[in-house]
Amino acid sequence: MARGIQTEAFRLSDEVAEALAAGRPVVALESTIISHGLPRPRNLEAAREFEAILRDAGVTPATIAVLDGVPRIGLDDDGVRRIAEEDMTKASVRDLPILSAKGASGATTVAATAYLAGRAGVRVFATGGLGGVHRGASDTFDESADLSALALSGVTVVSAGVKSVLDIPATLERLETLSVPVVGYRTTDFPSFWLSTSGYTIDWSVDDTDEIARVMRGQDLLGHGQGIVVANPLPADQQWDPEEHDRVLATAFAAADAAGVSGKAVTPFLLGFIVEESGGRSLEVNLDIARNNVRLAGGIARSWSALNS
Ligand code: PSU
Ligand code: MN
Repeated sequence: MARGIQTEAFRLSDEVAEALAAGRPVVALESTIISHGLPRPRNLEAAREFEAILRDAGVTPATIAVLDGVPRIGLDDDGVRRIAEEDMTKASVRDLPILSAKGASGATTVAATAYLAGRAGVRVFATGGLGGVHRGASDTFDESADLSALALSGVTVVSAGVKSVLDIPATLERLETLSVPVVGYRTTDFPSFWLSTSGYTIDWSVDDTDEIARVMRGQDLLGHGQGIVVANPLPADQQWDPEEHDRVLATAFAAADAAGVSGKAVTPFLLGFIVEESGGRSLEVNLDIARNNVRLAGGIARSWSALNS
């Protein structure tokens, strides 16, 4: 297992480097959800809260972002403030060398975060919802690089499935093609982010975090470099009201069409529109989802650390 690798390509915070070197639990957190996925000023509170949930559980948070051209694995207070308050670009894997050359900053998507975490030896990552195949992708070819990056990075990503704004069955098919294991946490119902189910089932459910750590070990022993998706639904009594969800999403698609949004702007546009249109209710559910995933990721990191010590 890579432990605390430091290269010229990225910089680990001291805290993360020490935790990795000692085999202590570490969880990666993405920054696009902070910069582009959540409105200000709640996003700064959220970024701090996600880190605090991990610290309270004895886990070192590694929020990942590119600051002034340098990919950072673990941010200090000022770094966390910057991803929440500065207008920085949404950075996928392909943007990393360009930001480096320009000395520019970027908030990393799931793709770029998973890629950097994997390179640095951080094996567990919490996000809200993974990107995937967009609706209409057979015409637009719009499939998030989150899927291909996961197939290249041996990182376990905890996610409430994929957002119902995406084509869920197509996303599950792509994950199968890319040989990325997908397990449900105590369920075989694949969640659809704001809703606890999607109507699509997956083959496998896992019972506890120790079992997930054993799946990770099995993957390593096989020399299989792919990441793992842990689908973690919100408890049904915390999900968004399905009727309101369906109504707001229909309006959001119509608005995106009318505004002619495409490419990497689609996800931030839809998320922002949905928060507005739902009077902030989607935001509260979004935050609950992320907290729930951060907690589970912390548990997985602890199990992984215990299994390897
Ligand atoms: N999930 C959220 N909020 C977000 C995103 C996902 O709950 O903001 C972001 C993630 O950073 C993800 C990105 O990697 O959206 C996917 O964008 P695209 O579809 O353009 O690849
Ligand atoms: Mn896209």
